[in-house]
Amino acid sequence: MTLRWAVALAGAIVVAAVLALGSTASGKGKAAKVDVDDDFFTPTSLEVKEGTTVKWNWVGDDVHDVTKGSGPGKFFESGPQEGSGVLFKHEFKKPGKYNIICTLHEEMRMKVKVKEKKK
Ligand SMILES: [Cu+2]
Repeated sequence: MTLRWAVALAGAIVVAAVLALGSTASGKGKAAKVDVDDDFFTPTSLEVKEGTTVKWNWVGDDVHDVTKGSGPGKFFESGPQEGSGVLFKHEFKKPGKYNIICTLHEEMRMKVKVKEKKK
């Protein structure tokens, strides 16, 4: 191995290490999953840290929506979506208690508790 190759290889290793550290430090990539079934959410309550993205995954056949019933921050909704394979994501940026509902089925509801991230 020439010295030039050794230097290039060492450089590549440093870049890879920095990239790996960067992805952890940003706090991104945290996710939680919820199934949207006919007619219920699984789980019905969820506890996550602020900054977590919750992914609702349609697994039933009917039309459902994911709508913010109450909680801090801005309103969000998926709108009516039909069939399995539909995915709706929301990042919970503010700590607090959220009620999530399907406006089409009164009994379809769930809670998301968002805990403050320790600084
Ligand atoms: Cu529904």
